[in-house]
Amino acid sequence: MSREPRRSPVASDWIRRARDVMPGGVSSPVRAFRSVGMEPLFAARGEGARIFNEAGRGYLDYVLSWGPLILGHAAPPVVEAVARAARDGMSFGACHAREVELAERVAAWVPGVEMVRFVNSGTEATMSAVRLARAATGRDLILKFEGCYHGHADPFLVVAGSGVATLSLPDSPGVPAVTSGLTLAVPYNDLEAVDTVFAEHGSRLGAVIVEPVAGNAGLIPPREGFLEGLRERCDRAGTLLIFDEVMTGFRVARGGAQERYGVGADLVTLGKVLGAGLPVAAYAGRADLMRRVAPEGSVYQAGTLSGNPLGMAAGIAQLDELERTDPFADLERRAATLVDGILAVASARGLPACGTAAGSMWGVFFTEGPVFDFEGARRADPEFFARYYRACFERGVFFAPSAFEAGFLSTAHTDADIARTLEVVGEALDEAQDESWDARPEGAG
Ligand code: KE4
Repeated sequence: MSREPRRSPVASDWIRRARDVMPGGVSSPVRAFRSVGMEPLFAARGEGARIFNEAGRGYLDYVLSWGPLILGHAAPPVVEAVARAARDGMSFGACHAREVELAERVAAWVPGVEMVRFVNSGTEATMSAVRLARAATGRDLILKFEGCYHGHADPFLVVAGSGVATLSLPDSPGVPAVTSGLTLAVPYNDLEAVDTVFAEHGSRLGAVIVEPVAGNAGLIPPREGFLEGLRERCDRAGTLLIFDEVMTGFRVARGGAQERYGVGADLVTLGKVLGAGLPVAAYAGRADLMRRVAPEGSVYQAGTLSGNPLGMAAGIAQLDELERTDPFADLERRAATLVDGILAVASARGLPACGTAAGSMWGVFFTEGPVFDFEGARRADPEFFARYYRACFERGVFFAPSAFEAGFLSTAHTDADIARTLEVVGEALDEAQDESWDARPEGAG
C-alpha cells in the first residue's frame, strides 16, 4: 500500500519547531539522537519493516517503537481492530469486555499469572508492582541491577540503563536521597554481589526487580544459573521476585522469560507487545498478591485510561495473530542470522564484536566479549558507535540511536531485508574506522 508522502516542511524545520515547544524537541529523551550526534528522525508513517520520514524516505526499522511492533508497522489485523473499536468510542471510563478478554489471554500465555491489572506504561507497571511488593512484605528496600531500566519512576533512577545511560546522566536530579536510598543496585549477573545484599539487608528487602534479559544496556542475557539464583535467594529471605518483562514479554518466547528460562517470578510487568503500539502495560501475578490491589485490597493504584478499549483491541489483535501464526521460532532464527552476520562482518574487518539474540530481541557490542554486565557494555567506544550508527542510518537502516539499547525484529522483516542490512553494516564499519570523520554534524543539538 504505497501513498504519496505528505508534503511538509523538511525535517530540520520540524526539529526547530519541536525544540521551541518541547524539551530537546522530543517526547522521550533517547529519540533525540544526541549520543550519536545527529538530527533525529522525524517519522511520518510506518509500513511493515520500514519507517518513513517526512520526505518519504524509508528505513529498515529495528527499533519498532522500542519493541511493541512485533508484527511490524501498521499490521492489518491490529489497524482494523483499532479502527473498529474507535467507531464504538475512544474511552469509556467503565468496565468493558475487551479488557477482560485481554486479561484472560495474558493469564493463559504468561506462566504464574492468575490476575492482571492494566496500566498505561511500563513505568506505571513497575512502580505499581514495587508498591504491591512492599505492601505484601512490609519491607521497603528493593534491589535492582546496574544498567537495567524499569521506567522513570523515582525508585528506579539508580544506575539505570536506556536513556539514562545513553545520556550519561547521573542518577536523576529531583529524586530525593531518602527515596533512592531505598534502592540498592549491584552488577547484573553477579550473584556474589546479590548475596552480600541479602546478607546485610535480606530481612528488609521487599523485592528484587530484574530484566530477565537485560535490554537497556544493549542486550545482556542472564548467565546460566543467574535467574534461578535470584529465585532461590528470594525464597530464602521472603523477598518477592519481580520480572520486568515490559520488553521480554511475548518476545523472548510466547510466555516470555519465565517460559524461556523456566524460572517463575512472583510478579511480572508487561508492556510494549501487549499494546501493539498503543499505551498498554500491566502488572500481573498470583491471585493472593494481586487481590491486595484496590478495590479488592488496600494497595492503591488507578488510571483514567487504564484498560482503554482501543489499546485492549490492539493487544487482543496482536496476541491473536501471534497465536495464529506462532512466529517465535522463525523470529529467533532471523535474529540469530542477523547477529551472526554482523559478528562475521566485524570479524572480517578485524574489529572486536560480541552479541546474541534472545527470541527476537538482539544486540551487538563493538568490544571484546563476552559482556555480562553494564561495565562490560560500557567498554565499547561511543564515538566509534556514533560513526557506525550514522553510516547505517544514511544507508537506510534505523537502529536504536544508542549503544545502550536492544534491537528488535518483526515478522515483517524478510531474509532479503536482513541480507541488505548486513551489506550496510559492512560499509558502515568500513566508514566508522575512519576516525578523521566527524560524527557530529554542524548544529547537532
Ligand atoms: P515505559 O514507561 O517507557 O512505557 O516503560 C518503561 C520500561 C520498563 N521496563 C523495561 C524493561 C523497559 O525497557 C522500559 C522502557 N524501554 C525504553 C527503551 N529501552 C523505552 C524507550 C524510551 O524511553 O523512549
